[in-house]
Amino acid sequence: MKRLPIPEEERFAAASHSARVTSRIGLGLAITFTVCFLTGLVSHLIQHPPTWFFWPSRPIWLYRVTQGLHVVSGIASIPLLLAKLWSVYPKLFGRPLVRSVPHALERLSILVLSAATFFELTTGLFNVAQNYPWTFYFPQVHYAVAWVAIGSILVHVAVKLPVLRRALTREPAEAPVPPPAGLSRRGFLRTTWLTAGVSVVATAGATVPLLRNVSGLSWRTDHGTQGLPVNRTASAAGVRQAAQDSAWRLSVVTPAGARTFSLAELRALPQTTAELPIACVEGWSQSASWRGVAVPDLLRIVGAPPGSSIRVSSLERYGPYGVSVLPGEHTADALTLLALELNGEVLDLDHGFPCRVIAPNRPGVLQTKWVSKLEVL
Ligand SMILES: Nc1nc2c(c(=O)[nH]1)N[C@H]1C(S)=C(S)[C@@H](COP(=O)(O)O)O[C@H]1N2
Ligand SMILES: [Mo]
Repeated sequence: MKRLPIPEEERFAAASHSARVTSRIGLGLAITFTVCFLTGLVSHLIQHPPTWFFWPSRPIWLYRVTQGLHVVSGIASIPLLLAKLWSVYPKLFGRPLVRSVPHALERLSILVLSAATFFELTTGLFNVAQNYPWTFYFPQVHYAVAWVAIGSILVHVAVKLPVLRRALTREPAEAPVPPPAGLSRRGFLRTTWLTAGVSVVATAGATVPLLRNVSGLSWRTDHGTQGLPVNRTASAAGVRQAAQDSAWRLSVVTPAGARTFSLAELRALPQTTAELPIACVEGWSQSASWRGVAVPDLLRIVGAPPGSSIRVSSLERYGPYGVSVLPGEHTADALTLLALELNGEVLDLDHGFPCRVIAPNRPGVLQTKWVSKLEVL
């Protein structure tokens, strides 16, 4: 069969559209997407642990790093994806539209790939900006589409493997045509890497302490109340009154019975100080000094077995983060606190007064504020 000529494609002779450029950027994207997928998967598993899953309480900074990598790799992917689309868009004008069944499937898979990756990057970006211009529940949808994205990436890489190998290993033996005018291949690639790097440096200060003062576009450079950003205020959570009520008691329910503690009683217990980060899934993290009752001490006081898991309930009744579970790994860790103080002051109302959970190596969403009840499971 004679191959049809594709004159439209030949008109896009610029270096940035060469297979070498597409492959290089594609490889970069494959790396950033894989890092982003794996770190996102870890975060999902910690928040919805299946029975086989285990997440340690140490090192205290591990989740901060995996979540930071998630944000940084996602941000870097945005310019890379745009450059890749730029590099391949002439192919969209290839005619005939469909050459064969495999060709049709390939085009369809690329449509799915582009839609899924575009969706993941935009929803992720809106999420770190704490802007939710949609009605679906972000974590669930972002998670589900991540599988579509990584699956279509794998298919795409498998299909393109021969092209990839050719483009990445062999320099063209001779230049059959003079290099086209405009940006060279190397120039286009350099610009792409540079843009990705600048995007990261401009934003990652929200989670990388060293970049805090460099990241002009960071979504979280404020120092917040008591030196720490506030994610949800007491007013927004509807707990202002209940949290300041002198009748507030912490109830601790164990299989043997229930006990309550007033704030004064909690303050009279042995206190532990710990330097621990809040690492928010919304892309910021910050370390602070916390002081309060160590959870293993509290378990001992109420006579519960060490290493029991605990269900933590907040005064906040209707939000999605009003309840969390502290697994045994965490309740056995001497740095897991029911914090009463932050950076040397009584915990601010917006940071969870009268008391909140702060545990090492744990996503921010699970650091429940305005705690009212602990149930030993
Ligand atoms: N009850 C309750 N606790 C909560 C939240 C919430 O909305 N309600 N937000 C969580 C989230 S997403 C984060 S990142 C941390 C932020 O703590 P901070 O506001 O003290 O910085 O609190 C967590 N604890
Ligand atoms: Mo968060």
